[in-house]
Amino acid sequence: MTYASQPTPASQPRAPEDPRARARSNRVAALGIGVLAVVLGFLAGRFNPLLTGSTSSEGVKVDALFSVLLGIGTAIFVVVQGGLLYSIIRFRQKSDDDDDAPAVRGNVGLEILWTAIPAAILTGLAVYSYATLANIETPAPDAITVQVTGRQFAWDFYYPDRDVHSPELHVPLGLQVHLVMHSDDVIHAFWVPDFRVKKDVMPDRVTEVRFTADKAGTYPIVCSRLCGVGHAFMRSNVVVQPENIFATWLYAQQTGATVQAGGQPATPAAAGKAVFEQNNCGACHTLKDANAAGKVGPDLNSIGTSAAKIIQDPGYKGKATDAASYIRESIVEPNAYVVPNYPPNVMPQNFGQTISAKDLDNLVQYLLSQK
Ligand code: HEC
Ligand SMILES: [Cu+2]
Repeated sequence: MTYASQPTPASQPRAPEDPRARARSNRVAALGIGVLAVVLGFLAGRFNPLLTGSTSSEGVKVDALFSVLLGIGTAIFVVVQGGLLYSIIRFRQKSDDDDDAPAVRGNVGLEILWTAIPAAILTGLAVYSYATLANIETPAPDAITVQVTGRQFAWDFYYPDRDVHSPELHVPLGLQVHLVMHSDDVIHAFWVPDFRVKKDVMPDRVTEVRFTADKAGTYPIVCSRLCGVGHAFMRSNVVVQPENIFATWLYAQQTGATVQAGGQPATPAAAGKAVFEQNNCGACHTLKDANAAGKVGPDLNSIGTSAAKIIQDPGYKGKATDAASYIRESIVEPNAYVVPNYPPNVMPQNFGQTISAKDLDNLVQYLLSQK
């Protein structure tokens, strides 16, 4: 090797590189980038603009927990994916490099660290989650109780103290509301996105949920369990009112069942309209008078007239003898006569059990009056 002793210009002036110093500075750089990623990731998750504010005091606590979870999750995501991306680029195999990769042995310190950190995070989150849950489920002594019934495809809200039913949930501002829920048929779920309230409503057991509305307004109620053809229409509203207005509303419901606004007794047909609305018949039927535009079942705009014609049709196989009994039969026994071009078994089969005899009479009178 004759040329080995000749100093090359590159090796001469520079001190030989210390591989340890280089590894140390690499480690410092990696640590700095990692810390920055954690901070940025946490901030991005914690203060993301995607979640609009909650309007219940429980929801605010749920959101705080959620944003901490999202923040930690985002930070971990950024660190892990960032490290992966860095390694892919920095350590990419050169096209002429056929060597084996260097053998890397385990690192006990690292193993301990990356077991201890997640364990600490998970323990902290478990404690925080439990505390939040216990906090939002604490009963308030002045809570008002409302019984919720879910059925295909409507909600019924019952105020037992006043014996009032309503298709919309009215609640007083700032007071805790205690919902006691069950289903008449299949599994539904009561969901108020603005309140961060969501719970299954089941036929074989009672579920409960509590919330305190912080802001007056109207917020959507959604059924979040696929419960049949009318599922998408199984919606209602929570109306949050100042306490005195809520009390007035409740009083009007209590007395208004038999007396109209003008003080005149309501006609059976007017009472029947409320039954139509309470049972959400409009999810499947069009009826102008009730502002309903459902398309699953037949248009009921002139059912009072068409009912009389149907029973005279030679194709009619039901037992009804006049328009009123035809309408009643269509409601309590929908399959007795299935309207041509419409599917059987789609209209709920249990209205005969869920609608009281008096309400049913009124409902029939109401539909009969639609000519
Ligand atoms: C899930 C959808 C759905 C709901 C909810 C529903 N119906 Fe129906 N309804 C139908 C379908 C589909 C038909 C046609 C098939 C049949 O005759 O069963 C029908 C038929 C009828 C008929 C016969 C119409 C005609 O032209 O002869 C009447 C009356 C009626 N429904 C009233 C009601 C009332 C009142 C309610 C609420 C208590 C209601 N329906 C709820 C789907 C529904
Ligand atoms: Cu439902």
